[in-house]
Amino acid sequence: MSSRRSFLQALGLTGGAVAAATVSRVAMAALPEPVIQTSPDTMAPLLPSTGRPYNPVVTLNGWTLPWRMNQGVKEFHLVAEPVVREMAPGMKAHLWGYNGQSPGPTIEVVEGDKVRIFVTNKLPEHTTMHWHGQRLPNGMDGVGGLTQPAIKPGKTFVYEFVARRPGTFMYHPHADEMTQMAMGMMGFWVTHPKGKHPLIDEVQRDYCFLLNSYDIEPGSYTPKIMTMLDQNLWSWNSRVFPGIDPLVARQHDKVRIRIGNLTMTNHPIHLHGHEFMITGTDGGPTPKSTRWHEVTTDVAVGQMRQLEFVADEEGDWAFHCHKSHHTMNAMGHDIPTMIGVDHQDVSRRITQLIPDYMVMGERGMADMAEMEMPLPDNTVPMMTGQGPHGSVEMGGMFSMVKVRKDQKAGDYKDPGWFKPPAGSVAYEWTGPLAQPARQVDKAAPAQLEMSVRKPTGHTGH
Ligand SMILES: [Cu+2]
Repeated sequence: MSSRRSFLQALGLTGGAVAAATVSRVAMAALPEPVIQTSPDTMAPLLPSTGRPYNPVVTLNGWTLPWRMNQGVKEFHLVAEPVVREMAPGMKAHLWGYNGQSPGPTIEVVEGDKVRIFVTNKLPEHTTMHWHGQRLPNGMDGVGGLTQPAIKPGKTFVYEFVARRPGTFMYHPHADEMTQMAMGMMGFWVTHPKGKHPLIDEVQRDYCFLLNSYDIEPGSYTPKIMTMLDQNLWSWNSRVFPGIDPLVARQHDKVRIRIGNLTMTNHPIHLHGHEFMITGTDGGPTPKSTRWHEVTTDVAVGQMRQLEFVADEEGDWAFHCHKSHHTMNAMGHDIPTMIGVDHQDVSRRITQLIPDYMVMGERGMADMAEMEMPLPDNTVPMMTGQGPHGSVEMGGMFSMVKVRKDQKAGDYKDPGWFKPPAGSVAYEWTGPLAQPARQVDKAAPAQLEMSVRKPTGHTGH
């Protein structure tokens, strides 16, 4: 590997026989020390202290990996390892990730940067690293067996390429992919433009997160990796509501949100109160002629989307996946629909046998959010989140864009609940209610009989 040769050259160690032990010690010394993060909090943007300048992103409930410059090359060190991720307060998951967290840290570079990434494998099985969406030499693409041998446990591989095009990217293993992605191995990558770019606007807030999902039985810690679609935890950066931090903006800020989907289904991401435009995809910035306003955009499997809007409406605006099952947490799947079923008699009789028996759902599922039902340890409620007016009755892929007049530039702290101006909140009508007028067709007979002819020729009544 040329990088190793150049390290050895720099140390005067090339040519002739070098004892294996010496080589490995030198190689170890050449690695940037891995930086480990144990907190699931949203970290302040990492301002570049070396290399070319750029406007950093904020990773939702995540962080950016520091680098070191080595003779003009940006060097990063990722360590694939088992991690404990708090998915929401009260619920921890035993995942696999990078540098202490799942997802791994965001990598930020500038268009044209020479990049060297050391990937150390501390997992019990082999892995690789694929740089999803990048233009790079084929041998750096990280497909185990195809473009490189897998990285065995305990080994470190080096990836080197030039970040050729600006945009939004991801990284993930391409070895035992089903297991390793189901366990949370993934991360975000942003390549900033090297200067003013005709299709990339400057923004005041630049957020990023990955869509991921898990199947973790209530009360347990480890995802069931064989589940394809019936996940019970739909997460953003391995966090579920109410564990996902709000995306904060000062009123009139231009906001960019970068989203990558590494689940096995699509997620229509919906923003309240504003219209946005898709300014970038997996392939880079979109031509301006292809942009239109919308309030929901589908992020398909394996895709990245960049959406942009001016945050000109103050408030706490819901921001979520529009598949309603993706905005609830575990427990929602095996419960039969009970709306309209009166359980009183049957549950009185069952209660004589099982005193704790509880019927759920005959008036809808909202009771779930309020009931003091004992949950197994290490479980987040299915529909939850206390708002200023009661339970938000959400879980999973739900957060808020919080827009405030007085939010300081560069301040990402949660400003608390929005205090709406007097007279601007939906209110209860307490006056008299008229009987609804129903349309009556006086000409129609009292009982209507319909004859339907089906295409097959059957006639039914
Ligand atoms: Cu979804």
